[in-house]
Amino acid sequence: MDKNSALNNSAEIEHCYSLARARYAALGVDVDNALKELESIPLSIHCWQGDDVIGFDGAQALSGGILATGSYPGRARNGDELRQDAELAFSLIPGKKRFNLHAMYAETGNTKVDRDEIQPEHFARWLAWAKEKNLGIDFNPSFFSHPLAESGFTLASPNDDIRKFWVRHGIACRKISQYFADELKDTVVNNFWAPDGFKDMPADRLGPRLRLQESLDTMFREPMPNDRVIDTVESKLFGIGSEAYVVGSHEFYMGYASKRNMGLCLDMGHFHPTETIADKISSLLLFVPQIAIHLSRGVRWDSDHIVTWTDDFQNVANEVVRIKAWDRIHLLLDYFDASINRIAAWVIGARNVQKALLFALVQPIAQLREYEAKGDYTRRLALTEEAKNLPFAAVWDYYCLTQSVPIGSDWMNKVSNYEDEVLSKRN
Ligand code: RNT
Ligand code: ZN
Repeated sequence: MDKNSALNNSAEIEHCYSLARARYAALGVDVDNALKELESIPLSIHCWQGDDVIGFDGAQALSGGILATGSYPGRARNGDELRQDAELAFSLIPGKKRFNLHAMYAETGNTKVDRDEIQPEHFARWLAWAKEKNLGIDFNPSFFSHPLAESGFTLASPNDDIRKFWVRHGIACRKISQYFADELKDTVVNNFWAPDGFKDMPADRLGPRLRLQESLDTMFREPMPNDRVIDTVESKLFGIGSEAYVVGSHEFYMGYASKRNMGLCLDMGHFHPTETIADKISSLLLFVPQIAIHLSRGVRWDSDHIVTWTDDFQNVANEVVRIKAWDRIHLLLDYFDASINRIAAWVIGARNVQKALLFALVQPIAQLREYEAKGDYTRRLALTEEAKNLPFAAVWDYYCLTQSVPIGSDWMNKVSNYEDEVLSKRN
């Protein structure tokens, strides 16, 4: 394909868009408005796809029941490389972007600083970059890939010292989130996920949950002066090595978040294989103040494949778009694939999120709701299906054009060039 096809074809793209706009208008859909709304929905891009979730604090391997498989060349090895790679990804993804950091991406220079002692100053370079690039920041304590996580238990550990170490880590991360929120004058989603669980059938399911609850209570006891920090807790059904039991299950965190009036994080890959989160959002919003969604794709026992444009994913996009609670719903990517170009992995997933959101925004929802109110479920289904055939691609291409990002798969040319010029020289 012509490397400059986006530029050469802009008149054609605009023409197709005007035809598409008329088709949608006939069904009562204002696509200009849809594009304006899409532009305002932030998507948080996860730092950890860029380096296989390894971080900068000396971890030798990923632990905690998650695994980035593959050995594609060019992994980012430090903050500068990760930022440079992310900038290329940003230039290929339309819409408003945030960046999601994990605590283990602290930059401590030549000094070894353990996780319970990290300070805001260790994120000064990330902050300067966020300011320069006008990015919002989200944050996560890292309860894995550390010697004190090797038993498989952190916040729910039966060992007092281990538990206290991780509680101190959680508190340190709340302070760092506070720092980003203050400095950027913006909200920060600070998401807590701990891997704790058993490979095989527990003899005591309650004890670890009581300990996790107590650790969380200690971490969250002190209110943060800035209400821009949104603490969220993330559940999981099982992980590699925690197949039989995860302490922080869905029921545990759903109960905890609603009792403590705090945020809940739903990861799309953390439920039974046929269970979807689309139908959970409208219920949970009645009982918890904030919902973070980890946009991901479960495949058999893996919860972290690159987001593709599936029906399941579209259903989630439909829900968040229809609920329109953008001050209470936060979209964050969460997957890791080391078997393909890592920048392409970011771009494929993020563009799919934008596509699904746009597709949701241009559905004839007013008409569908009218049919529903009348009890005319036949027309509701007929229109739902016919609407899939509207000229959506013309609207998407136009959006990419107005956002100055490549049209179609042209973005791969930029990634390939970068692979030749930069990634292939890393070893
Ligand atoms: C793991 C959780 C968690 C992590 C990241 C790295 O199963 O989904 O969110 O993927 O925090
Ligand atoms: Zn997750």
